[in-house]
Amino acid sequence: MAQRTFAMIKPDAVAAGDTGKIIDIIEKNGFTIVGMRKANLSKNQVETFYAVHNQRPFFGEMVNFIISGPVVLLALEKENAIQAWRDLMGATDPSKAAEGTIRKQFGKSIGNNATHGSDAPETAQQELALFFPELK
Ligand code: 3AN
Repeated sequence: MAQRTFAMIKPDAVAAGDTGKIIDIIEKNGFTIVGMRKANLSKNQVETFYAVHNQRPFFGEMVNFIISGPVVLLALEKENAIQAWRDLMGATDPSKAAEGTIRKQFGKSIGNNATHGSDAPETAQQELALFFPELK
């Protein structure tokens, strides 16, 4: 069954001019883009988005990174989209990500790792509701 997930192209990859290449990879891998918007997120939005991580030592650094420049927000649809997008992104740490994955190709570090993807159906639903409330 088709499933939706939330993806983000983070400020490092947008600033590097990799947006188009990443979108091309997404489409070539059979995802349908059902929502897409470039945005400068507010601190409040990012703190809400990353709320599950607010006890982590790098929380402040991570929030400041995401608000450091524009991001591209995406709602993606595909069979098993959540896992499929995480597989295509690769491991959180780009130096550990498999060859051919997005983070391997475009990520700079564990924090500046080019893209985000929801990790479960509940978070996908929350993240899609936060950034694409118009999609039902
Ligand atoms: P993923 O994004 O692959 O689900 P998580 O849930 O471990 O990985 O990480 C959540 C967020 O925290 C990611 N945006 C990641 O870049 C960031 N992050 C994880 N570890 C670190 C770290 N040691 N320093 C800075 N940011 C980190």
